[in-house]
Amino acid sequence: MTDWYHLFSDRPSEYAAIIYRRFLERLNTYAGDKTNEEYLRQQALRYLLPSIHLLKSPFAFPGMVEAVDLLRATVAAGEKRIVIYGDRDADGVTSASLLHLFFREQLKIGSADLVTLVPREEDKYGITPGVAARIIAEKPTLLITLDCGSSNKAELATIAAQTGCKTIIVDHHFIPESPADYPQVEAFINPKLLPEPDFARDYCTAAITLRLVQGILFSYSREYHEAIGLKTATAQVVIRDGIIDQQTDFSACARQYVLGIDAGDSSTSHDLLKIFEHTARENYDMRRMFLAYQKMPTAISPLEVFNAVQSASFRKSHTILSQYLPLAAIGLVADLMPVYADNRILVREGLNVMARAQDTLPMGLLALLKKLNLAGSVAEQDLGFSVCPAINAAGRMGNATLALKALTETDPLEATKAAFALTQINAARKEASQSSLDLLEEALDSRSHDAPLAVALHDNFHRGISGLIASKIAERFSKPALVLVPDGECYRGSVRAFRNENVHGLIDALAEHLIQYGGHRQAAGFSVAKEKLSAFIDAIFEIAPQIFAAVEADAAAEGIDPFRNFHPPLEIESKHMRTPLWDELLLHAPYGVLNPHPVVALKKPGKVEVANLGKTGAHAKIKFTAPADSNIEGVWFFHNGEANNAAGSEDLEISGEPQIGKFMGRMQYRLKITRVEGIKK
Ligand SMILES: [Mn+2]
Repeated sequence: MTDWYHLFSDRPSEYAAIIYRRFLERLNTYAGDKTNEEYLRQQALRYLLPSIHLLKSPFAFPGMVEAVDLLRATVAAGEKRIVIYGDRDADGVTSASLLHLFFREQLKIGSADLVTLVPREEDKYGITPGVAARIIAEKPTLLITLDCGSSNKAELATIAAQTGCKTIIVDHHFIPESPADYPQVEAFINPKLLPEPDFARDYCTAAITLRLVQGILFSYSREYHEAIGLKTATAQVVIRDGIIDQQTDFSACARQYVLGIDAGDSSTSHDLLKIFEHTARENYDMRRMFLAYQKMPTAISPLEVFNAVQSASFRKSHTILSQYLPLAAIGLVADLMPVYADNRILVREGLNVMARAQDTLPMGLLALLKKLNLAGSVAEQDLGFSVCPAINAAGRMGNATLALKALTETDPLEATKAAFALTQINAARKEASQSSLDLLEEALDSRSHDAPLAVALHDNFHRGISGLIASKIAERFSKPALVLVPDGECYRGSVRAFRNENVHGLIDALAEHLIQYGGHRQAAGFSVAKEKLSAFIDAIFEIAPQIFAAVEADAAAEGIDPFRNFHPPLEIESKHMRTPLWDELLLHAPYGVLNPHPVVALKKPGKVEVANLGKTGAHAKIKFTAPADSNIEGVWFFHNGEANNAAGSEDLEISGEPQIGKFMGRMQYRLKITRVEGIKK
């Protein structure tokens, strides 16, 4: 197989190479027999060179052209009323905020022509009849549903019949099995409509929404819908809107490019290689791409070269797009999407914008980052630990509107107030999670201990955070967890995977017991009538061993969790624990699901010195006596009193995640300790 690693790497290094290889192994497990040499080439290229210019064309999504054309026609119309409806969680709210801000700021759609809605406390997931009534009351001419709508054929038909509106669905939830059950709308964008293993299938809604915005921006260029011919030594293709057009004749292209062959003296043919080289002079990513192409022309396909060169030339649209990138990154991290391919590029770019160009950020997001002490210094870990939970908290506590307001506010003072309210509601959410978890012993179904999943039910669980409780239980028991909470005449439930178990498949197999359900492979929600509850729970325990058998076998065979945890850790001697090593270990960031954050195990750390961090003493700062580089310090969160026992111990086995970030206002290299063994009690 081709050694992509040395072809694309600027700074090949031993540890970074291991991290890359492990990513490829996980990807193989994940995509399974659907991978092939071409798929792996595309993955390797994007992993080692995660440039925004390597994003595939937004028009590769089915429904994108229809959505863009419909939006443009609506914007041009004199009389219009656009209604955006986004789901309550961070992905839904960031999607709604992103599109709302883009319409207001860039397309100059006035407030009278644009209404953005999110669920109220009592609304269940999706376009329920109640939600449909709210939308109808707004008299839309165009409805855009974000992070929902894929399974709402009937409700969307009712809305269209009563208002005459046209509809665009932007969603990534499971689609109905039969195309006959697809909603009959003007544009249906859902990556699940793409064939496997297309890696765009793992987009979340906020990321697709960003690509929709990119598509709209592109549609105002003269290249939109233009047929462009591209000729290489071995083939000639027609490209339209960044994708291969099979229908159009090559000779019908007014503009033509050649790549790797002589352009001749034709006045209509341009030398793409020359333009590529020129672009490489002004753009770091393009330079790396060009160097790799020079070394091995098969490393980057002609279509990728064409799209990258074109993308790099659209400077103005990049400036506009980049301010919305952080919202897409938040949606991706909040929805725990696999961090590879386009997703990883978007998270990386989003983090870059947040860290380096905070003046360009939406006012509301900037206010929130300031409130969280993260302005100008957001690191990868901060998104998952601080930003996403704060945005999610509003919807979970029944006030998604608050998150929408915080993210779309354009007045600095109001934005600050909204950000404050968001952090307050997040504090209330934390309290509710803790008091719910305190009930776990009473709530846990005793069959959970011997079953491949845990089931918990309690009348005093907080209703809005059942998903969160399920995640915590899954972590605690290292297996999938299902949580049930009373909700009026029925029970509402959430189920979360621990690894890559197909929890949606479990719920799907139990559909006969349920009123409604929906979700993804790793997270699903449902509701069940009170009188059917006990039969439903019996059925779960009966069927779960079958559903999860395959995953259990995989896990047993490998002894590792291929998706979330970096295992086994990289062993390093403490004398090598220096800041350049930290840079090396973080070379392939951003990390996340499918590309987990590397974990190191320190050998011979010497004596440790322990100092408490913060007021409560829940966290500790650890200094190692052996390593020469005192710039790296250990931080042990929630050590449960263990840190004090570790003080003065020698040669403990310490594992943790290397992190670089601005902590308490200064740049720091640190080891976030996750495991300590060998403490004498
Ligand atoms: Mn989502």
